[in-house]
Amino acid sequence: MRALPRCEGCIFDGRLAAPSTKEAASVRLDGSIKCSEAWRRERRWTDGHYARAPTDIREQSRENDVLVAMAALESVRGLSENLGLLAERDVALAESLAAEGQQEIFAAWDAPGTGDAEKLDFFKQIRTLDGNYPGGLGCYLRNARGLLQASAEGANPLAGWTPSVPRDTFRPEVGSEEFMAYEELGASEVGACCFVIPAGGLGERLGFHGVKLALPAELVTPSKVLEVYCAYLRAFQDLAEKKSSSRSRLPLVIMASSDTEAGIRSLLESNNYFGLEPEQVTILLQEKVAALARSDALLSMEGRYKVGTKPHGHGDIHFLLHSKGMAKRWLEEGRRWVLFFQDTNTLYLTTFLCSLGVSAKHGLRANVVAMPRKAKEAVGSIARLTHSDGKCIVANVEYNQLEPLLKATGGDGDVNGPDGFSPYPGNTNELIFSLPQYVSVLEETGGQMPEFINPKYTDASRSTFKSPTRLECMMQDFLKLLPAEEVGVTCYPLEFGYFPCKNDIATAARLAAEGTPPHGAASAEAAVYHAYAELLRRVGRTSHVAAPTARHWCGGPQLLGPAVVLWPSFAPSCAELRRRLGEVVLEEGSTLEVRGDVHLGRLTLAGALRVVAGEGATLHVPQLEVRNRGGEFVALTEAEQAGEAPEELRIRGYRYVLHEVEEIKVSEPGIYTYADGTLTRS
Ligand code: UGB
Repeated sequence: MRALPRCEGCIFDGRLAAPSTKEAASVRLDGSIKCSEAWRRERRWTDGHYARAPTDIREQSRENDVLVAMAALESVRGLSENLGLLAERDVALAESLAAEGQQEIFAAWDAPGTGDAEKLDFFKQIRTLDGNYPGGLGCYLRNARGLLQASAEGANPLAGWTPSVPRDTFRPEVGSEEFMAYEELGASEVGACCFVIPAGGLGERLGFHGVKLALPAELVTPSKVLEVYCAYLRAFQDLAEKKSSSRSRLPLVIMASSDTEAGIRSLLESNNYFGLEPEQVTILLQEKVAALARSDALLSMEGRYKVGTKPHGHGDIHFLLHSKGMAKRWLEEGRRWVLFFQDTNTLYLTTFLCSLGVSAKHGLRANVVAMPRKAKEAVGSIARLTHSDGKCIVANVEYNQLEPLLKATGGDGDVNGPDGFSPYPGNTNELIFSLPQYVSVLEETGGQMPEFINPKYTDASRSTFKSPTRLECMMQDFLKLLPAEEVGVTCYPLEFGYFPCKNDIATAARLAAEGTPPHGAASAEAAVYHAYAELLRRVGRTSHVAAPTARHWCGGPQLLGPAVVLWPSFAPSCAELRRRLGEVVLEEGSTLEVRGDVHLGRLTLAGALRVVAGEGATLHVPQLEVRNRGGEFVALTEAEQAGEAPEELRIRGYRYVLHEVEEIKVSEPGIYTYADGTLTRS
């Protein structure tokens, strides 16, 4: 056979292996040529390894490959009898499966004539699995075998690394001059930012069967998580437009999975994209990867002709942004930043402008937003890791790995410092990347993240699993691809930290009893009110906001103060809030919602108040005292908790009952003043 030409598309100046060897896929089905798998595995996978071969070589090589493949498959029981059914492209895939030790999965196949359509569907699925993994299914199986072997041997994935506390940590005090200066810079940059939410996960642990973006962030308004995120994007657009005097439309990407796609689409469509333009929003579909039945990476079958699949993790977002060309397109449009954040914590965006300002001011290639974390708390930690070869990174270390790592490297383990918190801050999974560098790393790596495997073994022999496993990857592991000096950490106090809604009501109660953050719906809701109340305290002039008191719902505690919701159209930043807010007194049990361009002078509230200025309207309320019955949070009855109440209430254990509210609302554009019970338009 003639030697094939060099792989022209290969950015690593690659060599080609001989096309008839098993390692080298040589000529692809479309006639293109690629470097040998072995060579590619040695380096990081990238696309651009394919170049078209001259036609005569293509034909010659393909015929040869198909013959070699057919011969190899003659000995595979179940498959050999069915070879006549397969298209040429499926023969190559079958060969690749056999080469990866998957012969067993064909053993139960029926003879030709029975289940033929399912057999073709099987290869269709294999093609999908092959196309959705950088490097193909063969590469996936080899990576899995390597990680499974290491796992069976009990290898420490962090062997060779020594942890230390991250150095470049910024701690702007919320509401301080420093904070507002960063916010100001963030407001100048936000028009060049793109927003990305991985939302492929189901709320299985939460006991909620809808998509998590549809959960109410709190019950007073009661706005959905995605609605709040979109309201922030609209407020940021308005800020950007004021700064640049030109139109701003911020792109939002939502990564969905087959579990969440329909729910997210219907949530957006039935709510008119929450005020965003449909063209601003892109839903990228995350595909699942093959599930594995054994330590030798045998594919896990669901019946005879279908491979079981499982989610690959939120790290897929980087592969999708790369393979769909989105990140590169944003860069070409002149955008400079990209923010990643998760699907149930609306507090991310109350401090985001400041974090973006930190990135801009300090030229950070990556900025990971962190929070105070109790030692041993079950949340990822941010650590500086130095390898014995001198390499240094700042990365997320999962909580179950931090303690053994600290002990193995001569430390006392994860213990609280004098401030009562671990020196290793908690990962909120809010990540801000500088877009040019982000795109360049995507191009180097093809968007493939470091992977891990977490099989649940049946016994100490570590050879069989309780249920099928799969490779996984995490969004935050992008940080592992960057040198430590390019990564900064921004840390906010607990009130502005991370309060996701992840655990069901019983788990949340148990965790709270153990002194661990419950991360349930009630704690997430209380955190929203508390953060806004805290903003009033910190930013408002001589404001007095009643302290929170403890409630108990189905055994789970909740620290609840006045229920304050400040929409981003009212308070997109602390500086804007300070401009619009005078002296506020909120009595215990009060409920306050403010939306739009509202200017509150002196407000005393003992009850419920809703102040809303619609688009184009400005509303001044120089002085107001409100006393009414307001609203209250009421425990669900047993029957409601057992199933009569909607799920979004059952995960909390209570409902919000509004008895009386004062509402001041202007919808038409114009400037209004509300004084002594009268609304006037100037
Ligand atoms: N997600 C996807 O889009 N696709 C997937 O395949 C899986 C998830 P989880 P996790 O809160 O304390 C993260 O399941 O992975 C989305 C951090 O890794 O809520 O257990 C999903 O919809 C960890 O360091 O979280 O743990 C959601 O938006 C720690 O900070 C997001 O990815 C931990 O959160 C996260 O998925 C935490």
